[in-house]
Amino acid sequence: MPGGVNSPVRAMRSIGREHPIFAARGEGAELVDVDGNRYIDWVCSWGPLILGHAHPRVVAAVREAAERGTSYGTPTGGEVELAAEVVERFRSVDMMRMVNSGTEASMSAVRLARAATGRDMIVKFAGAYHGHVDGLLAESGSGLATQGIPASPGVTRAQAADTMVVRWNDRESVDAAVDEHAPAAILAEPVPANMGVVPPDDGFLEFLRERADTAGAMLILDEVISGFRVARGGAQEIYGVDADLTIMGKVLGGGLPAAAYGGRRELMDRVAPAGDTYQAGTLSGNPLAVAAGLATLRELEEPAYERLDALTDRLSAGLRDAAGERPVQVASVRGLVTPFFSAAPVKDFDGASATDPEAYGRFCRALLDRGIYPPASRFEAWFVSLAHDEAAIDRTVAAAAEAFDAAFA
Ligand code: KE4
Repeated sequence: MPGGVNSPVRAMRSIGREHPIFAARGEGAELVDVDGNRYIDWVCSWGPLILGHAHPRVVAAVREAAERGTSYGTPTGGEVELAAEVVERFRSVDMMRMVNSGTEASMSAVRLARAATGRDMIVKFAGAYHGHVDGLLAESGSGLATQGIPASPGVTRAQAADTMVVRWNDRESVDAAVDEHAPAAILAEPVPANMGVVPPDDGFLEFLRERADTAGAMLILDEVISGFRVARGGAQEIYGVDADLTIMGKVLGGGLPAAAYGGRRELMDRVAPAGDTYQAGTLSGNPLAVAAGLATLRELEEPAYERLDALTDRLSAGLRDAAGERPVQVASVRGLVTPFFSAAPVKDFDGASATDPEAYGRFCRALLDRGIYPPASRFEAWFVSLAHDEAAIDRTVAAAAEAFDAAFA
């Protein structure tokens, strides 16, 4: 397997570790590797495991579904139930189409926006990551930023030509791009978490909504990470901004491959076979993934979000205390935390890119030596789950105090 992994962010070379962790099992907030080492897991499969590893009701739901069959290639009742759960949570979503990954969902949402507007140009933000869609890899976050890859060989000039990259939290940058090219869509993570966690400045999402409206463009919000995590109805519930199209994933599949895109009925009715915009998938709406997703969403009612708030606040406050006077900024929104090795607050990808990779590497290696598993990239978020508890957080903070010493030694 290239690099020994099936996805680049799992490699640990960027934090100075030759080999990645090979997992043997997960138990709640803990990951156990093939050598029997136990870690408090702050990656949680990069977001899907908001309930932690092997939640009994998720495992039971998958087992029960599997005993009836693993795939049918027909619609199932579960897909209707899952769509109803999503529609009930996202005010802007009347209908959705399931796919197997966030990448597929992003690719399909962009195709639909282009079909609906008759335009080609997509405006995206430097540092945002929407999956490895050819035209969206320009200046992406997540694994590309971690590996220092500006775009990617193999993406043609023609594919890249229809993407304009602008700066997050920078209204002038957006205005210039939208004035120059009336785009099909403005595409954003409403709470970016692929350049580390960089929340929108006050009013910025409302500004994007207005600019899309005045330009006759779609606003596509990629809630693959924020959806069902920062709030029951994702970032759109927190900021009160409705997307034209919403991209979802991760938590939606509860740890199995499932993602979706959705929006208003008149828009989604453009998707084949109801409409002329083609998109398809053999395993879309797979019954095991749907079972895991339904079991997960049904655990995520308001008390769960209050608990997630308390856990997130405890972790971020603890990391700030552990960092003390050292140049560290801890950014957080419910369910997501990033310690930036920076003297100044991080407001965009330039700020995230200016953080100290060596210090972050020393910090991560010291945490791993103490049984704490952080994301092996300064451009990722720490994912808080409902399986984490005060003891796990306090152990993490104690280890971080020593790890900050190591980072700045
Ligand atoms: P997938 O194709 O990996 O399922 O989803 C792509 C995607 C789309 N949108 C957002 C906001 C995302 O964060 C992602 C994927 N996230 C990364 C971690 N930041 C996935 C980890 C990986 O690449 O292995």
